[in-house]
Parts: sequence; structure tokens; C-alpha cells
Amino acid sequence: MSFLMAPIITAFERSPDRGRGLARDMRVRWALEEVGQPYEVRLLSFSEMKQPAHLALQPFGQIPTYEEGDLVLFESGAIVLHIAEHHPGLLPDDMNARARAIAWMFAALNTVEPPIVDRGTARLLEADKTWFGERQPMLEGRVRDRLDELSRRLGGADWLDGAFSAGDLLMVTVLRRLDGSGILEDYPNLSDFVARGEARPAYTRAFEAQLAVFTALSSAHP
Ligand SMILES: N[C@@H](CCC(=O)N[C@@H](CS)C(=O)NCC(=O)O)C(=O)O
Repeated sequence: MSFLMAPIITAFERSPDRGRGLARDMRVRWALEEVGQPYEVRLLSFSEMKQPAHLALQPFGQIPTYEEGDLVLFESGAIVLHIAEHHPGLLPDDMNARARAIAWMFAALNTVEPPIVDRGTARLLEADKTWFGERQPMLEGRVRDRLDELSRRLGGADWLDGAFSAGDLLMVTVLRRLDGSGILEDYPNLSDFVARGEARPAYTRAFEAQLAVFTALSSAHP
């Protein structure tokens, strides 16, 4: 089923990751590409994100948001779940398998992403603090604990629970946030898992679309 009107998502006008696909609109773009749903993008500056018009859509002044007719959604996980529930391809038909795939969506966002974000935030915002050097190994240790557990569970499988699902999609985007840290490389099965996600044609289309925003900006303002 295709939505009657193309949904509109929001994304950074000037993504801090320089178009490396780490901003959370990437998950939504990838899900939409997986199910073949065309979409439009409204780009926002940092100041626009904090203004009333956007705060009415996203109470925390963040991206992404999702508008489809009368429906307005925020939270990338909720948006991906909505897309997956309305199109075939991202959740299994069997009800139990479907519930498990949704559990993996929550695991990605609620169990694996927090320590990864905590580590990244500390490096970005706290590197000049006197306690940074002491705290960093602790934050990295928490990331590694989660990766140890996830790696053990994934074992030699291609995906987390049977066929590719929205749970894998979110987990791949979460693990990609470790890009450049050198940590993921210590977990060959997780690196392969991420590479399998990145090799999907829908991923490539989504990645290129968000990179094009950054490229257009840098050629306009070199
Ligand atoms: N839990 C939210 C997090 C959204 C989020 O952190 N968005 C970032 C971009 S990836 C953002 O807008 N940051 C700017 C800010 O918080 O001011 C989701 O998954 O949608």
C-alpha cells in the first residue's frame, strides 16, 4: 500500500555529520526506500528547529518528523514502526515473529543506542573537562559490554531474528554511530551485519539522498 500523498519528513539543512548518514532522518529515509514509498524532505536550520512551528511537530525541537495527511509523528523509532505497519517488507506476518522484530527495534533504540550516544556526546561536549580522561574508558566499556552481548546473540546469522526487519534496520543505523571509533572493528560479525545493511539498494538510495543535501550545500557555500 502506498500513502495517497507523499509523506514529508524533516532533516538538517546542514548536517553536523557532513552527510555521513548518521543523522536520524537516515533511518526514516531507509525505511521509506525499503518499502518503495516516495517522500518529500523539508530541510531545517538549527534555529528553525527550535521555533514554534517546528516545536508544534516535535516537542524537543529535533529532527526527524513525519507528516502524512493529518498525521504528525516524531521519534525516529515510532516513524519507522508506522511505515513498517503500513507497508509489507519490514515486519514479518507471523504475529509472534512480528512482536520479536518490534522488540529488536526497542533494543536498538533503548538498550544499544544510549551507551553509544553517551560516549559520543562526551567526546563532543566534554572533552575539555578535567574528568574526561577518567570517564571515557568507562563509557567505552559500557558500549563494549552491549556489543559483546549483541555479537554473542547474532552469532553467525545474517540478521537478528530471521529475515531482514525494521529491527535490523534500526540496529544497523545505531551501530553506524560508532563509525570512526575503531570499536566496531573488534566485532567482525557486527561489522559484517552493518555492511550487509549498507549493501541493501534501499540503504544506498537513502544514503545518497541525504548526502546530496550536504553536497549541494557545500557547492553553494564552498
Ligand atoms: N529520540 C529522537 C532523537 C532525535 C535526535 O536526537 N535528533 C537529532 C538529530 S539526529 C537532533 O535533532 N539534534 C538537534 C537537537 O537536539 O537540538 C529520535 O529518535 O527521533
